[in-house]
Amino acid sequence: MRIDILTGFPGLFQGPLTESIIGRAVRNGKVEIHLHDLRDYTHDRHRTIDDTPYGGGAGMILKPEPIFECMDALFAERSYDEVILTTPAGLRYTQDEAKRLSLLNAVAIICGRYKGVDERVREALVTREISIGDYVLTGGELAGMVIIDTVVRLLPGVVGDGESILSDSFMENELDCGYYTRPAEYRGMKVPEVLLSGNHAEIARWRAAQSARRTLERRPDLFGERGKTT
Ligand code: 6GU
Repeated sequence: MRIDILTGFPGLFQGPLTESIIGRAVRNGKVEIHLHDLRDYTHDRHRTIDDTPYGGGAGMILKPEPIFECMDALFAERSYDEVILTTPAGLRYTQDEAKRLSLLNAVAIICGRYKGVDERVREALVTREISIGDYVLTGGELAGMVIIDTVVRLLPGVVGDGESILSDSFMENELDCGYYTRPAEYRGMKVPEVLLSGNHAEIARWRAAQSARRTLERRPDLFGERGKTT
């Protein structure tokens, strides 16, 4: 899979794309991630990527030209399955969408910033607008990183123990159960006996019950989503 990121702040991606599991996936060639600095597609001395909105009002709007010119250069090399714009006005991001994106060949992510992006970018380039939740970020870069993280870890061979992905929260529209590791007793708190029993059928049943109880307590809305998985 190939991911192209269009941003005015490429430096923000340094940590997330080089560290830990995603960093390893990039180094091992499981995913190809290319950062594009929108300022490289400006023509003025100040490398301006934003401007004030027509009609007035507070905030700055990302200019269309750098985004269009960057996408021109990318489209000249290949086609894209999705051109995503990160925006709080987008569709709410879910694990199902992460699964769908993880099956694609080439995805471009335009990171929204400031008050927004010139509407013509949406009209002519963007195929999908994504929000990562009902709160406001200063920019779409963090949302882009969330999308990349969630998608890349689903690619074959990225997460070491393949099974640990399957039991993730939300993969079956149910929250994951709690886990314990050594020591078996710590500050008087004991690991539930069943987990030490070695009885794997019993353990699986206990975990399923824990998951169901946790989901009912914390996210009863998820039960309404059951059976809707893709
Ligand atoms: Cl994608 N962008 C911004 N600026 N804020 C957000 C968001 C995106 N998703 C949730 N809040």
